[in-house]
Amino acid sequence: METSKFFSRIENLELAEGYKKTYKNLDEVLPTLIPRKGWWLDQLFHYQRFWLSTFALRGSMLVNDHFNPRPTDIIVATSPKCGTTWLRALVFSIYNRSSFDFSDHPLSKNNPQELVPFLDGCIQVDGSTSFIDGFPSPRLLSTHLPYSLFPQRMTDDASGCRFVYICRDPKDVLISKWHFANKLRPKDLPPITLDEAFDSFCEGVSHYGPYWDHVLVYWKASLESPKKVLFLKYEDVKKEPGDCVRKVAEFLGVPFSPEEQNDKIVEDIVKLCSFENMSEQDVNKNETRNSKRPISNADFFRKGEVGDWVNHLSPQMAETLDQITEQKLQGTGFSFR
Ligand code: PAP
Repeated sequence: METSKFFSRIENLELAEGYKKTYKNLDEVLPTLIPRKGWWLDQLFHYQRFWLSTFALRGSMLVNDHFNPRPTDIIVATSPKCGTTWLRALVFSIYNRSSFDFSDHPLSKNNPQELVPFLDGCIQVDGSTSFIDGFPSPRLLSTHLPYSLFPQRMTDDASGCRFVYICRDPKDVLISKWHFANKLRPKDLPPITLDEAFDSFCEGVSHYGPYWDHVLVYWKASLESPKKVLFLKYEDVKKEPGDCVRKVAEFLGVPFSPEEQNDKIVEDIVKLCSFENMSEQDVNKNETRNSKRPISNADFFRKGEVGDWVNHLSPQMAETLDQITEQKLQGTGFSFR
């Protein structure tokens, strides 16, 4: 099992007592959790109703024990493969629209991950939260962690930090995750078959899964605290991107002025963040894999379509997934349609 060995890099660091306590706690908790095979190298552990890799588990514990939220923090939250890259780009360009010229925009030179960094990753860059504590406000951050795993000091209405969440039809999420997993899998392992991925996904065993539970914790939070959690669907953003851009701007407290509305800026943001434009930028086309990051920017741009599942899932598989979805969402007031 991945315990102390995985954390050896951290153990060698000079860390304050508080951090050492978190890592000790993690080392004690890990062997008590049910492990399952992940879709690529990592194992997944069942922790507070969700399946997390050791990386995610450690991120969650560090966030809980040490992250200092600021009232200006904006968190782009997603279950993997629901449009994280897209939403990061949208939030960044909406929030910073007055600072940049659209003909020479940071999104033309940077992958959105660099502009809206991954909270759960940044927080453990050097084993402590110092890296992220040094970011200037307002911090635009992203996460895959479920809402229920954040500390109350972030989820309380009084805390001020806000979450923008996007979800997607589970059938498309499965297909996108399956393709991505096979890119991440070491070349000496056979690819994960669609049947394996399907069974695992349906059982809820996938990174940050069960997928439906992830969606529902954010859905409920958005109903209870609409000023704190904005809930979007990938399919709606595809259909009416301009409406979504306006909605996000309003939610973030930076609504478009009448002059801006006339100024085509919403259209510019939609175009800048579109799959067609982003996937054509050199920074997103180049192979950027290295030993520290076994995935390249290009891997985050595959098709960017609604309904690609139809090219992969049998009608029986689609029906089974739809039935699970219906059962899981019953009585919640939420539907993917
Ligand atoms: P992550 O959670 O690992 O960061 P994420 O960006 O959420 O990945 O998901 C990638 C998916 O979003 C891919 O979907 P696909 O496999 O079905 O094609 C990717 O193509 C899609 N995507 C990336 N950028 C955009 C965009 N600008 N507009 C629409 N979809 C996008």
